[in-house]
Amino acid sequence: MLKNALVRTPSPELINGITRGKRDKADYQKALQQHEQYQRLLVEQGISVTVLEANSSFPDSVFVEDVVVCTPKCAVITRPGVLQRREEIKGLENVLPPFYDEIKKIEAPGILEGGDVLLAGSHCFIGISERTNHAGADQLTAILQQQGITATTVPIKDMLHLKTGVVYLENNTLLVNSKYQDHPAFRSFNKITADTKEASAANSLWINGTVIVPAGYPVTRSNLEDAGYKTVAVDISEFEKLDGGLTCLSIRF
Ligand code: CIR
Repeated sequence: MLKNALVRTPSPELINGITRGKRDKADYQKALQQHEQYQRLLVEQGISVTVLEANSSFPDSVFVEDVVVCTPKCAVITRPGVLQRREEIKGLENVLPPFYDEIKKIEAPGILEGGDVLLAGSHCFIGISERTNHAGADQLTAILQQQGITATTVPIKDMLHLKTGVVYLENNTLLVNSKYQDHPAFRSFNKITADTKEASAANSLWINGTVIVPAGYPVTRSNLEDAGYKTVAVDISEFEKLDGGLTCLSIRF
């Protein structure tokens, strides 16, 4: 059962965040409203939401998932792989102590972003991407091993992070985009596949029995409902313009 989430209010600088493709600029006022709706949905799933103040020094700081990995026994402050976000971790050591006694850090030459960390039961998949390298993955693996959690790496191409295309829905089940449907790493899991025209829907968010799906992907939503999941949709169009999905907008534990 998840109890807590940390989110960070988007700053007006959000519109200058990193994007991989050419997209329209995000609308800040709309992003603020969408973020509030996202928080409301978390609260409706029984989550206590802590809202961190906007940080205008870092346009992408609303994507908090990338800077902290929560494990059962400790929080791990990451070392973002992209230079524009490297210093985004400043101050996090002051935010985490009410929740965690033990805080660890990914150190150079490791880089690691939370979007690449997929905890599925007692096993963790770590994406090796433009943002996460083997040194970062090795450090997280060592931390997890001390807690009896195994970890393996999955090389990522054509996606920002591992969780862009694969998320865990509990019950030994993954939601995957079609490219990962037959990936050997995930052989032992049941899989629900996001519709091929709805690849972004693969980044949905399981919270305490409900799957929050991004609005605008009806086929994937009904695939989830057909599989027995209760779903609820939220519009995150302004964050999608910055390659952000549902999981990256919060840290849950
Ligand atoms: C970035 O490129 O870092 C941000 N614009 C998007 C981060 C999305 N994070 C995630 O999927 N975990």
